Amino acid sequence: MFSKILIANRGEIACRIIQTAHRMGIRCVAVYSDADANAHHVAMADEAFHIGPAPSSESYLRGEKIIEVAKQSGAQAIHPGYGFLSENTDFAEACEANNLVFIGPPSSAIAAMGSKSAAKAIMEKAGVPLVPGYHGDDQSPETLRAEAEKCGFPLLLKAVAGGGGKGMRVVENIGEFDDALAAARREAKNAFGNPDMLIERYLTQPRHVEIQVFCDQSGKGVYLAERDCSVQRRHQKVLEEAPAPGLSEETRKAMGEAAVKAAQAINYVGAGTVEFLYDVDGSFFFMEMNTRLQVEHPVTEMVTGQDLVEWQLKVAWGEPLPLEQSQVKTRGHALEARIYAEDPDQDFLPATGNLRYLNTPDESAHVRVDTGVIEGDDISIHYDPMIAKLIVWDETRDQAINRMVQALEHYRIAGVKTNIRFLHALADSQPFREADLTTGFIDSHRELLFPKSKLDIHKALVLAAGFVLEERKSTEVISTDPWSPFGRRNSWRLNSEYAQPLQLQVGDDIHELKILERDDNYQVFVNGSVYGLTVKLDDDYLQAVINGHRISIHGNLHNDRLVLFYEGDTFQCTLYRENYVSEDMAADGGLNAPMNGAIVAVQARVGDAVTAGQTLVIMEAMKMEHAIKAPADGVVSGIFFSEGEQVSEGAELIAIEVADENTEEAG
Ligand code: MV4
Repeated sequence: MFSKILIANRGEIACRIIQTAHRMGIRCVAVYSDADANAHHVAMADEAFHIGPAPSSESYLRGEKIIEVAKQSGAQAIHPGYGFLSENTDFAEACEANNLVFIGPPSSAIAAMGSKSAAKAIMEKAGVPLVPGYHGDDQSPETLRAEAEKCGFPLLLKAVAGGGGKGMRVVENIGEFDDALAAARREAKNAFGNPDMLIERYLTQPRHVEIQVFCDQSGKGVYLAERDCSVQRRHQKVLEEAPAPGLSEETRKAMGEAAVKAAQAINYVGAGTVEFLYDVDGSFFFMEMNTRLQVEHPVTEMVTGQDLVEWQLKVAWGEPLPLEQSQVKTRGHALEARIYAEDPDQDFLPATGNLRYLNTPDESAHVRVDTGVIEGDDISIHYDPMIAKLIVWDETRDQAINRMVQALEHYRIAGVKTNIRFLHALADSQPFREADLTTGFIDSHRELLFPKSKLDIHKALVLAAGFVLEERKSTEVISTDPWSPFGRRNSWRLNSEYAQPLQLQVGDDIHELKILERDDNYQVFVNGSVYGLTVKLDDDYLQAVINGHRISIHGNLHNDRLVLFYEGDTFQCTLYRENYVSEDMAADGGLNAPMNGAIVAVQARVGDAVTAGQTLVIMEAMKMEHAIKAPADGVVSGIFFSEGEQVSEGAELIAIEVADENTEEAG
């Protein structure tokens, strides 16, 4: 077996490969760009080489540089992961030329799948089912038009050089054909430098079902079940699962055998994936072959109990496949969700930022997290914004979905926008639970996937208040001057019956809360409602009881930004003003009623000099007394109510001229 390999990749897949290699006793060499000097994959590796600036083109795509450091390090093989150089024939050849084993297929097999029409010709010869259509060399408009009529409508024009959904065009009838062809050719020429087209019957409700195949160097091949990756967005996979729901044993076997034939037709070696379009009637058609280990390989690992990276290393070393076809068994159901730094509310715009708070679900036999980042890391503009893959397993699909929903609730991130809420809604949706899977799933269920917040705004604000108050208590600085409202962050707490105002900004709305504290219970006044609240904050874990409803949530308060996590959803707000009383009320000398109530006592007269913290007015509301105290030293300049009067929330009770030079106008 290899004793040292180089991993020509970054992020979660580099970490994933290092993990298995280390378990097998293999040393690992990492490579890194400027942006990744402190990355997790570098820390995990036994040694690492800097290969250039942040942009991929100047670092992770520099084949010669990577080969140079591989030789320098004494590595015997290079694992390319996925993306970057993994399907680059020149790189695979350069490895071979430099006596380095490329942990992947021979470059000829990569090349064979580079052209869609050539791939189809190979698959046709090998007896792999193809979507009816035309993939010939004659690209004259007359021939294509005649082939289109033979094929029937609707049909799909696909760029021969395309991939991943680029350069495709649906044509509904022959009248549209000439214009559509001209446009598709122009697009393909611009995008790929090759205007050639193939024609296929257009399947309107297909599923994406792919087979994991493995071949060893002796030409033996096996399939390791299938994955359903129908839930995609703009040709990006979102949720993947194994096995494919509803696939019959006969179809699974036929598809698996077709996939192995496909791989053997191109003398494949190592891990590969044969993608099929699976139609409602149970028929399936070859779509593409991916000549790499795929992002979603963990769902296959979970149901087969095999480590595909270990298989890759063994096969690359020249060992036979670890299992015969008859020994490949699957058990239960696995799901994978791709957690991305992106904003579903802004058309999934990639997001960047610092992962200032990051909690991953506990890993177990049921939950696996493949990630390359830790709390405090940045998600930069330079690379794919995938934060992690969350993989779950259970005996049945239904149970696996429950696991996924729960694990997503335990995946908490603050600092970077993510798709977690979207994934949660998706996994928990009725159509997904019913396995109503087609490639149009996301587009046809938009209303379910962007749900309204589950947390009532008032309750959310009350929880936010509880979090802020408790967090301040835990970090409070004891002032040497107990009467100074400015000497401590939460001066109001001394005045146990003073109503503490708290302004929370949610979006563009500013919510004014008033909070009373007595004996560790709070009363929170929000928009005319009052909530009894008790809270206990343990680091980021808030246990709250609101009017007898116990809610336990997590949160993160960072400077003035608070994020609460609730059932896969987040509630975000900003502390609008740190100290409403001292900065606002004191400045204009007004003291207002914190709620509707009655004046019990007025303990000052106009003209009195008062000191900060001195009780001026006592109010009664909700059967509790509340002292209204001077926020600062000053002179009482007005009293607007007398004992026994009813006042409404916000009414100005008393005015003070604050003894503060800063409030006087300069000359
Ligand atoms: C198709 C198809 C329907 N009919 N071919 C999209 C990506 C590319 N690899 C092939 N794709 C498709 N080919 C025929 N004849 C529908 C798609 C397709 C699709 C396939 C798999 C997963 C998601 C998809 C989303 C839109 C379209």
